[in-house]
Amino acid sequence: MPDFVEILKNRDPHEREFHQAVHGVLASVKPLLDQRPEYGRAAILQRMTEPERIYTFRIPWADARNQTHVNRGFMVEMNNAVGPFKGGLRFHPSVNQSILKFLAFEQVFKNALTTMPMGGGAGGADFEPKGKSDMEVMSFCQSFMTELFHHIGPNTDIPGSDIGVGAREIGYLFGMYRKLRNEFTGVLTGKSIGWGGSLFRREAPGYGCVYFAAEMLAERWNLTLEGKTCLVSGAGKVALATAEKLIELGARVVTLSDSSGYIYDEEGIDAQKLAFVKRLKYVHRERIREYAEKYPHAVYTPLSENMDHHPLWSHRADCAFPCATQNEIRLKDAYHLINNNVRLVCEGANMPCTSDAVEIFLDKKILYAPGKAANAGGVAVSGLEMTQNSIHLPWSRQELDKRLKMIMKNIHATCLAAAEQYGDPGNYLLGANAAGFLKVADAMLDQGLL
Ligand code: NDP
Ligand code: 2IT
Repeated sequence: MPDFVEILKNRDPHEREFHQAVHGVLASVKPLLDQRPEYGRAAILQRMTEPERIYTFRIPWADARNQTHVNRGFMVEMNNAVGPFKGGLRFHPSVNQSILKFLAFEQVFKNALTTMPMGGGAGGADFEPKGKSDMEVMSFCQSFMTELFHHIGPNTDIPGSDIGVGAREIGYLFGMYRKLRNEFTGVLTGKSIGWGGSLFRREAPGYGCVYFAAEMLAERWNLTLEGKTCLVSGAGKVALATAEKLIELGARVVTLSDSSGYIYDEEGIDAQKLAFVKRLKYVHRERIREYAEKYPHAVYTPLSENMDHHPLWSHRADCAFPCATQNEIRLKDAYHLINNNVRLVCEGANMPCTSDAVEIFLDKKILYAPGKAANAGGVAVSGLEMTQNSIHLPWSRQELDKRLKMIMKNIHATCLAAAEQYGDPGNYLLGANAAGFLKVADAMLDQGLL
């Protein structure tokens, strides 16, 4: 059989990110496909890589000067064998079908690992929320929902947040859905607390990511995060919550970034400095360079497009938490990390490491956690939000935190057990892919040819 990814490449040559995500799973599930010929006969792999359906649509909206703009919206419904489609909405100028297919594909495995009844999907638009007023963002969100509402529902497809989509956007989207459908249901996650949201949904992927890292260190090397120097990239929802939990556990966080540049604070970012960044980002929607204005001992380094590496990953540290976006750690960065003593890479973002960078981490046998396992706390708390909405009961912060910790601990154990079973103990990538694949593949077999 010709290389499976080659077939996908020939079919959709422009979908680079999607091919990368499929490639990342394929090596892990090959032994499984060899052992279980019924998967081959039922074309499970072909069916898992062909979305159930994709919608693309026009989103016209008007800016503050009454100028009309047109963006492109997408909804990728990848697989609903274990539950309704569930995944994030991303608003970013780089959004295209390839990026959303990669996110939806990863989401299928991630959601399976949570053990909650959620299939995988992803949606979004090539819209840039940065620099827009609240009114402009509302105009865009309302227009987006006038199409999206045809396709989503609390038992069909339940979008949540991702890059560029937070409580503000979810609020405008939910309001329009409620108006159009005349019903109040848990159709979106990431809602505000006062009207159906879950406490600490915003913090969940970051907190969960740190719980996963702590679990890896404790179980494998009998160590803790206390005193560890950590590199964190990004300055959004996932990055700031990751930094917050790391600081709480006594780690020394020395970096944060956005797409324009990064800051390095050798003294460590403490709770007070982080509170400043949270205000900067969530209230004023400002850039990370402001950190170095406020704390002049910190160094701000701007980034340029043509760099072949990201200097944030060249600092000496123990752990790295890429929490911004895909492919932010490339081959050269992976070598810099290894040569600078980093022994744990835990992915808060989705697919932040290129395939060749991942190879280095596996080869060097450092603790490497793929996003589909490490950042699953976000969608898991979305799943808890759905449960709360359907039973019409709120849960306390302590209750949710307890559940999140348990879910991350279970995902960690599942990955380790599957890695061992399929012949490479300690390989979390193999474990996550194999365990996620098995659950979805068996559900597809049970339900017949669809
Ligand atoms: P946010 O929009 O809150 O923050 C994104 C951060 O990453 C910003 O600092 C942003 O900088 C930076 N960034 C975004 N795109 C790029 C880019 N192309 N190049 C460089 N920097 C970039 O997003 P989230 O924190 O929600 O998401 C971050 C990552 O975590 C994504 O990979 C997402 O898929 C993943 N994730 C998110 C979950 C969630 O629930 N939100 C759950 C699990 C994973 P700037 O402001 O300059 O754009
Ligand atoms: O990548 C992810 O898991 C998310 N962006 C969260 C999706 C969700 O539906 O909460």
